[in-house]
Amino acid sequence: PTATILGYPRIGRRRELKKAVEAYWAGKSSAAELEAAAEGIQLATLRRLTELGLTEPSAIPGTFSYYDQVLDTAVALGAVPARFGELHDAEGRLGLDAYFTLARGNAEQQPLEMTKWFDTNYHYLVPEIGPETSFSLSSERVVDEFRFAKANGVVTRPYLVGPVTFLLLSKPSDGAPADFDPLTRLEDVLPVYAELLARLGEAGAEWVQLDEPALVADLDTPALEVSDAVERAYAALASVAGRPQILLSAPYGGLGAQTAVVAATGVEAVALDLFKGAVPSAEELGAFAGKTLVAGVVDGHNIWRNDLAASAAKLDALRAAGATVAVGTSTSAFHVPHDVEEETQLDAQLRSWLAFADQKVAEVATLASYLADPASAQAAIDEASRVIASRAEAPGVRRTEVRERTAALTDADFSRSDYAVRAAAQDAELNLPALPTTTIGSFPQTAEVRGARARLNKGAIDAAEYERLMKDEIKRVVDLQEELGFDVLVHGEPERNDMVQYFAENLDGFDVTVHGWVQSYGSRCTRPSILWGDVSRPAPITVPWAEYAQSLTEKPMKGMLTGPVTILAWSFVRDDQPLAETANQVALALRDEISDLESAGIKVIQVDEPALRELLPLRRADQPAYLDWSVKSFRLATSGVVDATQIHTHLCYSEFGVIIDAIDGLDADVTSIEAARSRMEVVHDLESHGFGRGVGPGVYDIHSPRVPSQGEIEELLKTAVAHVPSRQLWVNPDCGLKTRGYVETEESLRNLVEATKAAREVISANA
Ligand code: THG
Ligand code: ZN
Repeated sequence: PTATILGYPRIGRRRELKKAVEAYWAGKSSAAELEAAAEGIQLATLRRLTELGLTEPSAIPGTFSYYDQVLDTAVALGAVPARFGELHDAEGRLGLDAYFTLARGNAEQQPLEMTKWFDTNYHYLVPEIGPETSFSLSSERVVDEFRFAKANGVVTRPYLVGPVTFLLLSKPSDGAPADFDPLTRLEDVLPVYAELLARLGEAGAEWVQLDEPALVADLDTPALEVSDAVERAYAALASVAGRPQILLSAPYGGLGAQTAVVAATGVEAVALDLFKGAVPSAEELGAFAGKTLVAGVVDGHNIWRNDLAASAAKLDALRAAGATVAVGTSTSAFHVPHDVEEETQLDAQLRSWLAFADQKVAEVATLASYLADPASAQAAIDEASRVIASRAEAPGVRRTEVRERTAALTDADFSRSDYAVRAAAQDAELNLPALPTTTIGSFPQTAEVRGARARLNKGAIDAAEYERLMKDEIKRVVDLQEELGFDVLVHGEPERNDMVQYFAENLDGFDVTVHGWVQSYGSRCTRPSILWGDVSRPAPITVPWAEYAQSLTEKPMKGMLTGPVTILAWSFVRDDQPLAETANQVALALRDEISDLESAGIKVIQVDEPALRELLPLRRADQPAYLDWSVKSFRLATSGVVDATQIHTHLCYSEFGVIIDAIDGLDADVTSIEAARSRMEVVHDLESHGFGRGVGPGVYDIHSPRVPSQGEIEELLKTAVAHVPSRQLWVNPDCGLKTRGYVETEESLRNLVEATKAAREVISANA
């Protein structure tokens, strides 16, 4: 095809898939009903994409998934961890229930771990591969979906995660030797890929897409080993008899040193990310002779209307070097919502700047027509240039008062006094016991709380009534923490829909969508906000809530904010200035909020940065610059307080090795982190790093409904105390409690407080 996309949203325009799978999980619908809903979504996608101009055979990728594309590939390969026992049926197949068991766990087994997919807010399931893993073709769902589309008149391009990426993203299974590398199983997965390619060929597939994003990232595996794996993998797959032609896709950045390796494989086409990655040199392009290059000039990961003139120039450069060129998106479009035309409430000018998935398809089609006949696309190119120029001039995009403030920043705006001085002032102010207990911020969002917000949005209740209901909930949460015996309390955040969207709704420079859902993992979605203009804070946001909550207790009440990096990471961010500049604008708005919280008598303020790791560039060379501005923006937000005000932060993951220096650089007084699932592994990193400030390694895994026993928490605390000086330690859950129910939360928190009391006795006995 001359025009294609690497993938399309699969949750459905009205989140039909979410509703269908959740009904199935709840036992409210049958497998047949779920499959019918899935077919409905696939059919709607085929129709829509055809309408939008993807009319050539194999232009439409088969990227539907019931849950996750990595899980789809693991299940096709039969890669079930031994800990699940036998999930294959009598015919050696893994059906829908086996698939969901891997995704969601069962009574005995934790599900596969979830991790961020490259530098995105999408989470994939991590396959567990060991020397014992046996591979066999265990699901032909990708073939069945191809047949279904074909029966409906469309020859699609089936999608699989490629073998090199699949293994590079896997982790060693429980039983594997400590130094086991899943990539050593390459020769064992290739025959299954080969069998699947042959089946796809038999079914009539002309092309297959093998996704290899791991090739654009610097991973722990040395680049030469990755290159060698690519050569072996694609030599084997290229020689499969009766296979479809192969499109190797490399989204999320440039191929760098792997460019020549990919060019030398026997695949028929390569999709390059020319939005984030550079156009290869003429010499590099020469090596692709005989292959089609799918030029990923339309960004699949953000929502701005394409600069068609700039894209056309890239296509011209490729053609001038003699390449056979097709047009595509840089990544799958499943990172963006379906259709901007649904957002009728948005300002018309703002809407004209945006391109969601459907608009991107149209852009790809336009650029393909440019390739065929430049004149045919001229009007569209001019229109895009005109709209983009209008953005630069529009009110709110560049505001003098905001820019003067960031331009006037000096080093002093980014630092506090020495930690030792602050710590003494905070001890005197807060008077906390050893091993202070706290929670991360949110309490369970009950049906009543969500219902109240829905009624407010529908106009069924007024703002005063909503405020009353939220205050009732806050009081309940504060009383509960008092009763349980927590030392530093939270208000529970009932008034927030999402920890980023809530701030976006209350800051200038942002807009939010109504239907702009994007899959985060499985059936879970978020509605990323649109950060389009200069950011400022028209009025205090959280202060009245925090003030009310503090009035209910003598204990310190934490003020709760989301940090600048996370606000950027979980929004669609303007692309017309460096992220660092945007981050500083957000940081200054938060700095004002923190100052107001302080004035209102709030002594502990938490600024969460769960996405600090997520935005880390995929290439090592780009990481120092990122860590520099991201850390600085946090410091800018938090360094305006007096010594006695205690700044906390929270990070949501357990691999600290990579960014522990950055975490140290945040200079927060207390940092809470995830640790329960990894049994406190992180304390070793903290110890070897000599981390010197307060730290709360989570002792309760809130990602599961399981209640940790008091004894279990005592054991975790024992491990923590053995590696980190007890005067630095805090006791808290792994993360916020928003997705949990009250019953298990209350029991778990009770065990947490009781375990802490026991641990305090041990400490004072040893002192
Ligand atoms: N907010 C945003 N991004 C995130 C998180 C977040 N990314 C990382 C992590 N947290 C992802 N986790 C979740 C957890 C739950 C939900 C979404 C992402 C969730 N979503 C609701 C759903 O799909 O039903 C909808 C939420 C709503 O009503 O707004 O439960 O916290 N931005
Ligand atoms: Zn968290």
